[in-house]
Amino acid sequence: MIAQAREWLESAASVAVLTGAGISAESGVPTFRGPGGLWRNFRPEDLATPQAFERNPQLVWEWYDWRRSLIAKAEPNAGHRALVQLEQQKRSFWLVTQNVDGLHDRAGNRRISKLHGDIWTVRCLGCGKASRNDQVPLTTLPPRCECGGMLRPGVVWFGEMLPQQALEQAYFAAQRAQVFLVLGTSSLVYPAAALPRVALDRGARVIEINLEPTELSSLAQVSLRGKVGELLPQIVTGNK
Ligand code: BJW
Ligand code: ZN
Repeated sequence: MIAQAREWLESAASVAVLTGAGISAESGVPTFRGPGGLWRNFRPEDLATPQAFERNPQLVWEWYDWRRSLIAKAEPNAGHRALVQLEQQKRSFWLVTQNVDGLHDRAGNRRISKLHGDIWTVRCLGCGKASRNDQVPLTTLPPRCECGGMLRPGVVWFGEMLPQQALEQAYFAAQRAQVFLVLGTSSLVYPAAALPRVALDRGARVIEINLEPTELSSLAQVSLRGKVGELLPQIVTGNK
């Protein structure tokens, strides 16, 4: 299976990748679902919604502030680095991530769409201005804009639209990919979870790496069980 995946990846001119929380797990960033998912006794559906923020912005911000502090201490791992190597090898390459942690940027990937936003950005509910914010921990919760308005995390919650450009780029990449890698995602959250199916419909070879079987596993041509940081470097070879 690994040999097959390596061969397909090596010979593909056009590669697209979808990553989820599992790729950052080996950097110490908690995933959402599953046994390793650190949730402080909340479900994502209860904290990652506009309704939750309206009800209790303080609580939601405490959760994001806590996650920002964990992510600030994390470093990209072997899985992130293998994707940088892949971007450098392939003329047609696109990385689509559901992660908000910024570890792909820090590793060095540049051709990237962030479907669910970026935890290091904030947006003002008053004037609408979006900006970067690296402060850890934040001094006041919820943080405020210069205009006095309340800031919210620059991420995409359940029931919210994904950033249009990122989504378009993602569909485009899925449609043109000869090989589509799906790494460390439970493949439960839409529309991200539809992308591998788009690629399959266009004849792509889909290779999944996950610790556990997912909804996608039976559809993918190759589904590898294990850690992204261990398996991905084995299928990304040093050859151009
Ligand atoms: C490892 C590993 C290791 C661990 N190596 N593997 C169609 C059908 C049904 C529902 C919908 C639909 N279309 C839209 C919806 C509604 C909804 C949705 O999908 N709901 C489902 C849950 C049913 N989607 C939306 O609302 C989206 N918006 C939208 O569609 O707008 C249009 C619309 C609006 C209104 C109605 C209808 C349509 C928005 C989704 C936003 C998701 N936001 C979050 C929070 C982001 C901010 C933040 O970080 O706080 O995004 S939720 C959370 O889940 C986060 C993640 O990006 C996302 C996906 O999770 P991911 O990455 O897969 O992580 P896990 O934890 O689930 O899985 C980790 C995996 O890694 C596991 O499988 C492990 O085994 C594995 N693993 N270590 C390899 N070392
Ligand atoms: Zn403002």
